[in-house]
Parts: sequence; C-alpha cells; structure tokens
Amino acid sequence: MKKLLSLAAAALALSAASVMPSATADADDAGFLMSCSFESGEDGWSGRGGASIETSNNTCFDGNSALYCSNRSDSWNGAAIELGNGFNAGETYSFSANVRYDSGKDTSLYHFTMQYNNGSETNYTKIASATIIKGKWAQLANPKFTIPAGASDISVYIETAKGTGDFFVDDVKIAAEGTAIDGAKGGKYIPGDLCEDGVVDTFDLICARKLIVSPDKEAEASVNADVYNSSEYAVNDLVLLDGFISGKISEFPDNAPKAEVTPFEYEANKQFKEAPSNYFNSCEQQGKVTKESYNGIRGNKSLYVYTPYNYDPEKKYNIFYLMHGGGENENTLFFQDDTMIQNMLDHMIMNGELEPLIVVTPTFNGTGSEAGNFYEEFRKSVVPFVEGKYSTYAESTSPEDLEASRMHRAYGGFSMGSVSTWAVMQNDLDIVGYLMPLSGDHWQGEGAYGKARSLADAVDRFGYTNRQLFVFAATGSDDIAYPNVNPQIDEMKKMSQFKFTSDFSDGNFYFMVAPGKTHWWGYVRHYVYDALPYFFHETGE
Ligand code: FER
Repeated sequence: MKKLLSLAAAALALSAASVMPSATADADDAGFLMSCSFESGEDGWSGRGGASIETSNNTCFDGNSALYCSNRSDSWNGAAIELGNGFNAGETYSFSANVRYDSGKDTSLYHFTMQYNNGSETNYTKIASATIIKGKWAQLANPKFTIPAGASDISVYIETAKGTGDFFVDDVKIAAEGTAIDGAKGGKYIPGDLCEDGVVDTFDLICARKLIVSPDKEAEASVNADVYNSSEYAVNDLVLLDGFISGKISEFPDNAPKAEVTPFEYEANKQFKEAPSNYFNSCEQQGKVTKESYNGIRGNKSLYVYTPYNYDPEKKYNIFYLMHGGGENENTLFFQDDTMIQNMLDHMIMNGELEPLIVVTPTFNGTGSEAGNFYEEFRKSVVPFVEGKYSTYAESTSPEDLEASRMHRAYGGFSMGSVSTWAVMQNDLDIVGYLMPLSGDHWQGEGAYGKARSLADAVDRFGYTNRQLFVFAATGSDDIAYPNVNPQIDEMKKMSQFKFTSDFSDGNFYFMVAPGKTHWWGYVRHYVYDALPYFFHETGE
C-alpha cells in the first residue's frame, strides 16, 4: 500500500559529532569488513544525538544480546558507528543491519543511514529503509551501496522516519560489493505478504486460506494479512488478496480509519476582528520556534518551525506554511514587533480557539527563487524536509502520502507571499487543501478574468470539486493590493469551482475585507487570527 518503503527526505541537522571509536575495514574470518554482534560489548557504537545505547539480553536476532537504543528525543537520534580507514569514498559495499522495536504503533519506518562530509558540509544518504512490524526482527540491507565520491568523516546509523521509540539493533555487517548477507527474514510491513518473504504471490494465498480457518487467527495474523486495513483479519481480506494475486485488482483499498472531523461553528459571513492585544505578549503555555536548514532544489536555505506547547512527535498535527512578503524573509513572522505570531498562536491554542498545529515560515528568497515559482521548491524540498522530520498527517513524504494528507495542510502568505499562495493553488493543489492569500493577487492570467480562469482551470485539471479545496482570502479596504485582488475575487465568484461563503461546510471560498486597513503585517496578522480557525475541519470527500 501507500506507506511501503517510502523514504523521508531528511537532511537532518546533527548536533553531536561526538568522538566515536571507529570500525576499520579488515576482512575478518567470515569475510566481513565490519561485523558487530554486540555479544561482548557495544562494538564501537555510540548514541546519536541525545540517545543512549547499551547491550541488552532482553531480545536478540542472533547469539545472546543486541544493542538497545533508548532516550531518543528526535527521530534522527539513534545508534551510530564511525567507519574508519579502509572504507573508501566512491567504492561500493554490501551493508546489512537487523532492527526490532517492541512498543508504539503497529508499524514504523526505519532507516539505515550514512552521514558524511562532502568537503564543505555534512550530508546524509539512506543506505536502506523499511517499514517494520512491531515485535519482529527485520533486515535493512543494501548489497550494492556506493559511498559517495569525496566523502570523509563517514558514519552509519539507525534512525526512524518519525517518533522517538526505543529499538534494538543486532548483527550489523559490511562486506564486499554484492555479498548477500544473512539477516532477519520477514518482519516488514508489506500488505498481502503473509509469508513475509518480500513478495505477494500464491504462497501468501495458501497461508491466507489456512489462516482464515484457524481458531486462533486473531493471534496468528500479522498486519500483512489485514490487507483491508480494518484492524482485523476477516474473509474480505482473503477475497481481496485473491483478487490481487489473480490480477483483478491492482491495489488494496485503504480502509484506514479516517480522522474524526472536529465540529466547528462557522460564520457564513466572517467579519474582521482583531486578536486581543495581550495575544502578542508571551504566553504561559509557549510553543517552540526552531530554526531549520535544508538543502533543497534552490540550495541551502533556512526556515522556522513553530511546534505547539506540549508537541508530541507521536501525535499528528495539521500544518500551516506562512510566507512573508517582498523584501522580507523567514525571520519576519516570529521576530518583529509587528508580527510575533507565535505568541498569538500560543494564546489561540491555550484558549481552545485553534487546535494545536505546526506553523512553518519558509522563504522564497535566494538562488533564483521568486515568489511565483516557490511552489516548485515547496513541493520538492520544503514539504518533504519538514514533514519527514515533524509529525504531520503525512504517513511518509511520498507523493501519494502527501496527497492523502492534503486536507491537513495549508498555505498562506502576505503580499508577494500571497502571490506565492495563488501559485501554490495553481500548481500544488494535490498536496494542499487550504489556502490563505492575504493582500496580494494572482500573477498568472490576463486581467481579472484570466487570473480567476487559471485558478478554476487548475481545480479542474487536478480533478477536485468545490468540496475539496478551501480558500480564505483577506485584505484591507485601504490596502494597496485591494484594487488588484477585488476584481479577481469578483471573477472567481462567477465560477462553479468556487462557492462564496466563509461557512466551509457549505462553500469553499471567501474574501474578508478589513475596513480601513493598509498593507502591513500589523494588520495582516489579525487576518490570520480570523481565518486560521476556519481551516482543517473538512474531509475533502
Ligand atoms: C499585489 C501583490 C503583491 C500587490 C503588491 C504585491 C499592490 C507586492 C508588492 C511588493 O512586494 O513590492 O496585489 O498590490
């Protein structure tokens, strides 16, 4: 299904380049260039980030003990070892590690990752990844992985795509290119693969038939048997598996429980209302603003991530990307007297006006990127980076999972940021369900009609109805952008793709005009206060 083997594109910041003992490449008796069994100690491994490691006899893949990794405070925290002399950049080796975890969700995506310096900066690349079944050993292996040319300061480590749960590692081995290294069989989440041999075929159907008549099928069935994703193994799973193997269906229907829709009382004609002035003072329940750097399609850039008070990486959060205006940057929303929107978010969340969510302030500045084409960097770099690291409704950062989570993702911006918002609407509707263009018009299409037309055409091209995207636009009546935005809105009102009301249980498009307000964040932040609570209540169905 969708979650399979997808990689979280995560260029992760590593804080502690601690002094680690290193493994050198001398072929041992069995021909391995490195072999760590954790039978007589930690074999040179160390905790990555703040994680702890120790050997443990509680479970192991082979022998009597394994390495146990705990106290992780971020998904990139894990167990690491430095590769010393003899592992050469540009050369290809066979890598294998066995991993297991015993608590938390039924399945979890694990990565066997390499960190290295490319001459100017630290880089990360995945050696192998797999979605693992809780309580089973699984092998992360790649028989032909090439250490990037020019790499130095190389280490390898085990991490998760999300979450901070404990895990075990055992029998980590490196051998010559192409070597098939023995490891755990099965243990990977592959719907339909009851035999856990990595493929879905008639053998699985035999297992499925046996299982359905077993008196103990609940206990025996692994998550791979539950192809209908209904949390139990039943006849419909067998029927679907039969259909899949005989070629009648090409994928299993996703019956995963849908997130509950929060009841929300919309006003149909929302009027501008300022946030209480104390909302811009610091709050007793403060979220956190974290500076992040990523290496995307427009080079190395920074953004900020606001995580709400008591952020829990095991929970899922709605996410709102909020873009600055022309001449501004990623600092604008959190560090100026006329913004400080983290304080406003803290108060709104504390007072129950807004569900806890993640707010990201990226930038369209830098290396050739302009507001109007940011949508490209947004989908290719920013969303995969942020949502590979923070816990949103995206199960992974694959295009399928980003689309599946689009009703939990919003994008907005002010002025040139609004220009970027309309462009995101035109180009990224498959990954964004809510849009908040503030004080800026669309810069595609001839005249007001052409602008509106290009947006309506995009809705059609993506194949969405007017129940599947929601636009809350706003500006001030005295804003310099008002004469640009208002005619575009009037044209959009005539088009069937947009139904005008701020009651999103009925329509999908609204334009709030704040009396007398001009082109300034000091006003515009209040539009965010008014509009953001209207987001994330619809299912998009
Ligand atoms: C508008 C969209 C963007 C607008 C102004 C801008 C005046 C941005 C201007 C700038 O950053 O200089 O509709 O109306």
